Amino acid sequence: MQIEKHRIEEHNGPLLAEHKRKFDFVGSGVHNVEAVIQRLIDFNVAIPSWALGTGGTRFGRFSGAGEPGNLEGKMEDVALLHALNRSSGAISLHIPWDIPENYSAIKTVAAELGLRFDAVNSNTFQDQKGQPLSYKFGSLQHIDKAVRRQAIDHNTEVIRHGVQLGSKALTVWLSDGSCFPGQLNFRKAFQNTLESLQEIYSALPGDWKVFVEYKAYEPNFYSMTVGDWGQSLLYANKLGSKAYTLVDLGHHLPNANIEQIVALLLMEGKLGGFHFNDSKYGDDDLTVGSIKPYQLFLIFNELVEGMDAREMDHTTDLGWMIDASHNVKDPLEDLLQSVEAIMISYAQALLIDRKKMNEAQQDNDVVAAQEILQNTFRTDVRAIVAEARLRGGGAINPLRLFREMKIREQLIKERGAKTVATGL
Ligand code: PSV
Ligand code: MN
Repeated sequence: MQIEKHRIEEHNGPLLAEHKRKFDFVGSGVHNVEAVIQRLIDFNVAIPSWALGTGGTRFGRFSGAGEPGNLEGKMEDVALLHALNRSSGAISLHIPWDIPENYSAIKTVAAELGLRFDAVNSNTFQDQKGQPLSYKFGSLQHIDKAVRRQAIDHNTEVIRHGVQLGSKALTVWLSDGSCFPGQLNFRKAFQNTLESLQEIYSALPGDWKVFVEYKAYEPNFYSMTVGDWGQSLLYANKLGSKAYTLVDLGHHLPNANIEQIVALLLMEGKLGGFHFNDSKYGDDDLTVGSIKPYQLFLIFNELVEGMDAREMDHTTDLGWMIDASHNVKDPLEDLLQSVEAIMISYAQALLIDRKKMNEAQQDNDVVAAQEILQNTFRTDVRAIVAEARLRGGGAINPLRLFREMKIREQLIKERGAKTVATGL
């Protein structure tokens, strides 16, 4: 299904007066409000193809109804989000969960829906049906060259799929590591992984990037071969200028200072991409901003400050993606909430008075610095985000319109109650 323009206008009409009142109030206090709005209009976050179905845990999965049963359906879902919020105009594919069968047909669908293909993701953390060699003891790190070869070949195949679709980056997340002390020779595992990544790197087209995603633990619980940003940065530096670190918010040990990691990676020119989600304990993959919204804001503060220091383009120089999945909400409603949380934090970070912040830091005025951050964080910018959405042709309240239109009910009618989306 697609959302017609008039449905959005009908939704916006009755909400306009109240929206305008709120926007005028908050907008009047922001000296650069027009510039902020333009940045918000330009900003887009890619939706992962694996987040459109209900997620599961190793204990079970409770499929929702009306899930997209194929790639076209997933793209249709992303287009629904984009029609509502105008900030979700890209999809990130996981191979082999979503192998396009017919490139030109898929590209036509994408063009009709106004979507582009973001980074493609390889998968050597699961064994696929009919796969000759197992990844039980790792993939790019494996002691057996033949397993490493199979994993390298998979990654180069993923690049080929991405090239056909117009993607410009490969994200490599490895579950490689060990579960018990003594299982691995850390140095050999690192070197094998590096050599494998070097081969993959050499297959990248000239205008591509590779993102090396790190994760502290799970599914390996003693060591991960790309376990933290230091290790990821080592690989990225050794690989070359097309290799970058990817930060997934859920992949740190508890209480890690992610905003500081982001600042330093940006300083080194080695931050490539982001996977947004939120967590209370580990890689919980919860809705962005649902647990630690202040941390999200502090991260965006560093992102904006760091990107501006390097004169980077906020919209294109980093890969912005959501990576969330859970058991209990409608995935589309959840993604609307996640994108909204991202836009709010980004908008707030754009409001920070950099000159005053710099002065406070230079004067060691700790209180003033905290006041600047917290006053901004406590500014309700939702009307500014809604104004950007409105000007971009989206809904003032996307979630409300999703429910008013009974979109899930319509999808169930179209797709049935029993479809299951590929993914974890
Ligand atoms: C691993 O936990 C991860 O964050 C990687 O990005 C994978 O591609 C994705 O989740 C799979 O769900
Ligand atoms: Mn991730």
